[in-house]
Amino acid sequence: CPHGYRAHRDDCYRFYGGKNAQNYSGARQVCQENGGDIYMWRGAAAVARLKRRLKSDHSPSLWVGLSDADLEETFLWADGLALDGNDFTDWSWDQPHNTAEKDCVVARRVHRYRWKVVPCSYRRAFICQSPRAP
Ligand SMILES: [Ca+2]
Repeated sequence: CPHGYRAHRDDCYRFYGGKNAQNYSGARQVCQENGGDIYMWRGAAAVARLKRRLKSDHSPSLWVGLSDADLEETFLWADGLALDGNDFTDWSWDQPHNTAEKDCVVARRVHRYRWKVVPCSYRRAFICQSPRAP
């Protein structure tokens, strides 16, 4: 795994918070420099496990790896796939409450890590994921 990362199954992960928090593009750049990308909050079971951990750690709010910066109202995961109607979502309200000024999805601590759309320029914590070297 890259320096500071921890292995879990076939991938390596690292949490970046505090002074290492970044705006959304900066966060993705950090992850890409380590051979991966920002961790995408996909899958109800994986997200539930992650949220239990974040709650016990009192983690700050984190980027989710989902944005509509390229085309308003079309949310894309960091890997370029569009958010599908069948994908797991965890909005704080029934709807994203999306605007043109807010393009990046954050899991907010005050909402128990449910999702909200905020400006991508905010500095937030994030998790990087890189494939584990064979
Ligand atoms: Ca938007």
